[in-house]
Amino acid sequence: MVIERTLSMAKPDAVEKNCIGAVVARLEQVGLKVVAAKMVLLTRSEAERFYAVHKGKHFFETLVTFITSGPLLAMVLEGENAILKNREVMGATDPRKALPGTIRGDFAKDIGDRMERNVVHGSDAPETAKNEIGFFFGEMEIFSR
Ligand code: IDP
Ligand code: MG
Repeated sequence: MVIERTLSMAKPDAVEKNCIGAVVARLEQVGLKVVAAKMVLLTRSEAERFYAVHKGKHFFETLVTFITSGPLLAMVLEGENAILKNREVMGATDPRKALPGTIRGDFAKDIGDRMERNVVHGSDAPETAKNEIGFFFGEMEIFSR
């Protein structure tokens, strides 16, 4: 049994839609525990650093503009297989392909082809989780069980 940490964000569209509580509830329902949380308004250079892996892709500028458009809720989630579990409850990157019952499937169906507005972010692997958690939080801001 592996207890992992992962970085989650309720993106600016979630804050805008007033559904961050619902997002957190979905995460808690699958056994993920919020062990750190804060609202953050990223600067452009911070966003470019956070999404550096996507630099050069066609959606990079759109994504950076969107993620800096308002505050987001950054969280550290902890639990068994937290990285994969979070990815599963988030649903597919493209909300048009996300299944009902997933966060993106239920809260981002209205976004058309504006795929950047898909409500949540989740780390995709242990190494990225470590880096992304460190981007937002110091160890003393994380309240592990
Ligand atoms: P993920 O968030 O499911 O891991 P990634 O491929 O890592 O998906 O992409 C990061 C984010 O970039 C996505 O969550 C989404 O907001 C945005 N994105 C990905 N592909 C596109 C696209 O084709 N158009 C617009 N935004 C995109
Ligand atoms: Mg990703």
